[in-house]
Amino acid sequence: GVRGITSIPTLSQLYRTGTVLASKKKDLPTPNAELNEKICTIRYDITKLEVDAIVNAANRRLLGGGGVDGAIHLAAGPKLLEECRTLKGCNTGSAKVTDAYDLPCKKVIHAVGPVYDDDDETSEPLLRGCYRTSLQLAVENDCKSIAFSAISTGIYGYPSKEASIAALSEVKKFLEQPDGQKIDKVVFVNFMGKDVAAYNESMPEIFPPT
Ligand code: AR6
Repeated sequence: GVRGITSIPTLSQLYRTGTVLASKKKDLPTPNAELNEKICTIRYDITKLEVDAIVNAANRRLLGGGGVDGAIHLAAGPKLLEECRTLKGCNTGSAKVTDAYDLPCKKVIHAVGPVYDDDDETSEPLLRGCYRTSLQLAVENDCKSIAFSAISTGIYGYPSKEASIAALSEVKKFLEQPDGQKIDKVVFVNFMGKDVAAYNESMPEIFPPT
């Protein structure tokens, strides 16, 4: 079935139940209880989440593809592609918004992650740009809950741990500035076990338990 935002566990719940264990590192940032209530994570099919906006891992053409992009277009129906054609593509590191058609969410934010290149120091700022732009678009479209797919960690080959650190720290930075007050929930949706493991390791380092 479809899952609503209230059924997705928050980070503070995951710490309380021991589902996510606190890291023993010493140089952790100061805990922020409010942020731990806003951060949520789930292993699930993003097309089945009833949130305000879901974030697609698209490519520059914005005309569909494999992976989560294919799943989103399949579940949304052909009108999504029709609207995507009017967008004329999108730069890497940025995002564009459409309606959600047959999906249970309200909006789809199509973010274009970088193809990972370990010699290329531009990968990380581009990945961060996807998260920052998506959150800005959510605010501009009155979306209070937003669910991210693990952008670039599939076909585009970005290592899961590095991607999770970039994603979590960029989201934290956004939530800490004035527009961040307009966002109630940020859901990190993982599909593969390697991404679940990466997030379980990274979350305590960026959002330490209180
Ligand atoms: N729900 C949530 N996450 C999913 C789902 C799903 N239904 N399906 C896959 N994932 P990828 P990329 C996860 O490859 O690496 C497409 O062809 C998956 O496990 O979809 O950014 C586009 O058109 C992984 O963690 O996107 C582009 O050409 C994450 O989604 C290219 O792939 C992203 O994997 C983009 O590659």
